[in-house]
Amino acid sequence: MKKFLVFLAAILLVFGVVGTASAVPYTWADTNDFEPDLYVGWWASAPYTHDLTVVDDDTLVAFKPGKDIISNYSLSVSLYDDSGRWCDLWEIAYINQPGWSGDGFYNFRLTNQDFGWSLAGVADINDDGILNVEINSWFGDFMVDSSTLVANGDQNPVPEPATMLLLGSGLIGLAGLGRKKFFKKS
Ligand SMILES: [Ca+2]
Ligand SMILES: [Ca+2]
Ligand SMILES: [Ca+2]
Ligand SMILES: [Ca+2]
Repeated sequence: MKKFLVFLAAILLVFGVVGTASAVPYTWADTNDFEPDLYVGWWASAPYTHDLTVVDDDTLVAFKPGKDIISNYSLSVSLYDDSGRWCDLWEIAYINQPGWSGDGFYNFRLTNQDFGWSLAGVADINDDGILNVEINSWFGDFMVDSSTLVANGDQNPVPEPATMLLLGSGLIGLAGLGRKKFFKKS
C-alpha cells in the first residue's frame, strides 16, 4: 500500500511539473481612447468595458478565458472638466469597478489617475477576459478622455502533442516500475 502511495505521488509530481513548466508570466493591456471623448452629465454614469480577448496589435497576445489566469491589474483613467459650461462649480467623479478596493474618486488636478484592483475585478477578468467599469458623476459634469487596463498573470498554452506523448510514455514507464516493485515485495 505504501508503494502504491509513492507511485501515486510520482504521477501527481509528473502532472505538477508539466503544469508549472507550461505557464509563462504575461502582461495584457487594453486602452480605450474615446473618440470623441465621453461626456458624463450631472448624476449620470458612463459604463464601458476593457476587453482583453481582442488585440489590435499583432505583437500582443489575446487573453484566453479558462486557460490564462490574471492575478492583479491596474486601471488608469483620464478625465477632465468640460468647462465652458455656464453652471460649472466643481466635479466629483467616482470610478466604480467590480468590488470596492479598486473604486475611488478622481482628482481633477491630474491628467490621469491610477486606481487599484479588486478581487472581484480579477474574477470578472478571469471569467471572460472583460472588465466592467463605470464612471459616475456624484456632482457636476465632465469628460472621459481615455482608460487603460494593464493586467498581470500567467499564460497557459495548450499542451503540444509532443508534451502529451512525453507525459504519456512517462506515465506508462511509471506504471511498469510501480507494478514491478509492487509485485516483487508481495
Ligand atoms: Ca465597485
Ligand atoms: Ca467580465
Ligand atoms: Ca463641468
Ligand atoms: Ca480621447
